[in-house]
Amino acid sequence: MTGRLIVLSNRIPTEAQPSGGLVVALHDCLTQRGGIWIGAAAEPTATPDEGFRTVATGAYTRLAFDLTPQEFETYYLGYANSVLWPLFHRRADLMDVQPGFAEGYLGVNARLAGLLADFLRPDDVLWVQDYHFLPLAHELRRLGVTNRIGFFLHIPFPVATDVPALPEAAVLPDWVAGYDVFGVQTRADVERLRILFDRNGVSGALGDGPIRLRGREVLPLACPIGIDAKGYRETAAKSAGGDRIAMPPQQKLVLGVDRLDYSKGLVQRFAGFGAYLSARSGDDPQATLLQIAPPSREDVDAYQDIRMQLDLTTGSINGEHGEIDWTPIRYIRRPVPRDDLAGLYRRADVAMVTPLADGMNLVAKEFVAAQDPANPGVLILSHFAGAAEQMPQALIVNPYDAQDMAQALRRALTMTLAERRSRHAALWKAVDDEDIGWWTRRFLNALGGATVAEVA
Ligand code: ADQ
Repeated sequence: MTGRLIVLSNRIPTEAQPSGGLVVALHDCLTQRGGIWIGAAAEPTATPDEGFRTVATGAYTRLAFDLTPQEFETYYLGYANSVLWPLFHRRADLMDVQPGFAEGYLGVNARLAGLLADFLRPDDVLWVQDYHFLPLAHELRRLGVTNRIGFFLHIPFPVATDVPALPEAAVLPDWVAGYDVFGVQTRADVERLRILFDRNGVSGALGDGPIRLRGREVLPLACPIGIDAKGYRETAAKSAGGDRIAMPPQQKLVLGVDRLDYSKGLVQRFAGFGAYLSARSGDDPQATLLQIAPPSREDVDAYQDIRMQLDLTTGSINGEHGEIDWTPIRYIRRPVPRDDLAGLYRRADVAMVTPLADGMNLVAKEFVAAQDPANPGVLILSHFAGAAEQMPQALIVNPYDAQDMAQALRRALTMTLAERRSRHAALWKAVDDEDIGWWTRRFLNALGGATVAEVA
């Protein structure tokens, strides 16, 4: 690739040296090859600028575009987070389809396409991130843009039988057809995408190569996102985050770390932990579940509901099983600084990563990277996290089955050192081999024209 790399995401980092996996990976990549990162300004404004605004320059440039409060309401909180997010996470029942949401979403995408069409040079390569911008390439093609355009979906691709719940289902193939590479997290996502197009009558959709759609070729690519595994291991080894946990030595620490979101299976996780406590015999270790879950998207009703359910479940389990000197669930609804979190992961005996649906789930990878290989903790991982494809040596559970999770917990809490080490060694290899640098290279190779076999 000779042109500039232009990345578009809903948010752009605001700090000079950003932290957080994806942000760091894209920052490093753009720093090396130069380019531009475009995203929405941090706050909506009633007096938006017409075009892109430069917010930082250096090895690469960061540009912001403004959203009006109404666009924020309809495009972001509305269509992206109250329609697409629940549908793509198999919760069509939680969709909130309202007049104006789709128009807002399409309007923002069309406006951005107009700005980008003027801005792009012939050799530039555009990499669009996530469900906020599904129709962007389609809009750009309508304006005559012929540049290579890639898309990466961070969340699961929806099941074909759920897609008709989307009022815009009929145009979803047009949206996908605008891209040259349509990246998703797992092979299962690629399969769902191919099945959808097969059902839509696209011949050859079930093959291995690009899909011919609306006269264009789109390559579906499984490209599981990774973390900076070595860097994270070092951060965790240095962190004092675990030292603040005061627990009697015989007590085990089980850790959960998630954004407070209904897709993360928190109520089911608490139920699984409760089932362990209920069935616990005298020989089974006493364990405390430390759940860190900062709220997100609180303006969306479904998020207020999950927060209430979780408050109730915590109270009920603590009331039933707590003792004067022991609170079984410690629930913190606040973000924890990144370095402290790394130390907490390292200190934990077990991590429960049990979403009902998740594109990848980086917490699973961070937990593995943070462990002391000589005395590692055990990962309990949902079958429904994208990470389960790369991490079969975790204890894989069904998050809908409290008894299954209780048994996995017992197994994790009593696992021999030899088994913990061998499982961890295999998991570390997967997390380190396919790290965030690998992810960026794999995607950009495909966008540069490599086939699936060549990028593997
Ligand atoms: P998320 O749904 O946000 O991301 P996840 O992959 O778990 O989910 O990433 C969360 C990040 O936030 C992790 O780096 C984690 O350390 C951090 N974090 C979580 N809780 C925290 C807390 N309490 N305090 C501080 N930090 C916290 C979406 C998709 C995922 C996909 C990612 C990346 O939903 O499936 O893995 O994008 O593609």
